[in-house]
Amino acid sequence: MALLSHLSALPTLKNDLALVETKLENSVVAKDPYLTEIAKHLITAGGKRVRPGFTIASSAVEQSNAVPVSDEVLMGGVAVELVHLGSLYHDDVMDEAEMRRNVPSVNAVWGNHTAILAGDFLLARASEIAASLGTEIAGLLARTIGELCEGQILELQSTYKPSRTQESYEQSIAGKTASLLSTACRIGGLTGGLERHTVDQLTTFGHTYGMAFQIVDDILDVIASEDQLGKPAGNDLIEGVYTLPVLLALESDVGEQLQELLGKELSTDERDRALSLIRSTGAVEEAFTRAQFWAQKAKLELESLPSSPATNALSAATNHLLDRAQSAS
Ligand code: GRG
Repeated sequence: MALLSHLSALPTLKNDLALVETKLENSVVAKDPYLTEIAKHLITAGGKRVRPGFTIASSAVEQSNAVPVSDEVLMGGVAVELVHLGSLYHDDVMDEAEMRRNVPSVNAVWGNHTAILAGDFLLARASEIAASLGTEIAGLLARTIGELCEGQILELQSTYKPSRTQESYEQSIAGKTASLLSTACRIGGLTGGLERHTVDQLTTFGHTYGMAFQIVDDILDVIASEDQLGKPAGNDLIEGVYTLPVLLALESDVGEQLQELLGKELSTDERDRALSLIRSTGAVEEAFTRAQFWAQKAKLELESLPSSPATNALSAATNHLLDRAQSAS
């Protein structure tokens, strides 16, 4: 929970997230205990719970004192986390990932077919909860699921393509990552009964934070150690996903050398050569500047909201994001 432990600005958040935890587990109980076990697998494995944390904090930006949030807000957070979980189940099938959240992935334990169906089941439960919160939230979550798919498809289309453009990269991360963070905040604003203008500001905050969040994640894949990541570094390179630091390095002095290595599956040696080429350029710093650009936009959006424990918590989360990337470099 490293990210949210920084949200001490909002003292009620810890208890609200504990309630989300119980509701999450209850929301995936199926008739068949076998399906329940699979659906709970990544819930009990942990995760930072950034998205429900943002739903809760967003709902409370106008509260001058930290107070526990309503059941609607908590269920909004549950729906968002369930979509996130469903996307992780499917993502791990696509990547043939062995581990997730420091435990064996669902596909590694139960196989691809079961992981796909269990992911569908999580999305179904998320949709049911969203419907109980009203048609606007149901429509919003459905649209967001579509955006996740669009972002992921765009990424797939540029797999192993060093010609991927930075615009295409940003369009992809807007769909696969920023859209759900944006929706997490929007649902917080809606279930918190906030004014339209504030709801829209929170939505923009979530989007801009999400852009910075994914760029930082992509930087860490290039610079962090295996220990820090909990998985081998350069995983994206191996999978042919060329992220912002890689695209920037391709434009540098070592661009041609890097280009010769990319475009195909890499051995561990080749991956290490590609990583050291990228690290030898200013590409990581440049990518970090882009993350800062998005984080700055996020903070700007918060500046016009009332100063409150929840607004301060969202601001602290944005600062923490950049600290994470800086301390790994
Ligand atoms: C079925 C909804 C659905 C989507 C299908 C597979 C897919 C399309 C999209 C994948 C999207 C994806 C996995 C994006 C990456 C998002 C991301 C940054 C994940 C890591 O989030 P953290 O760091 O993880 O918040 P924890 O484990 O802490 O929750």
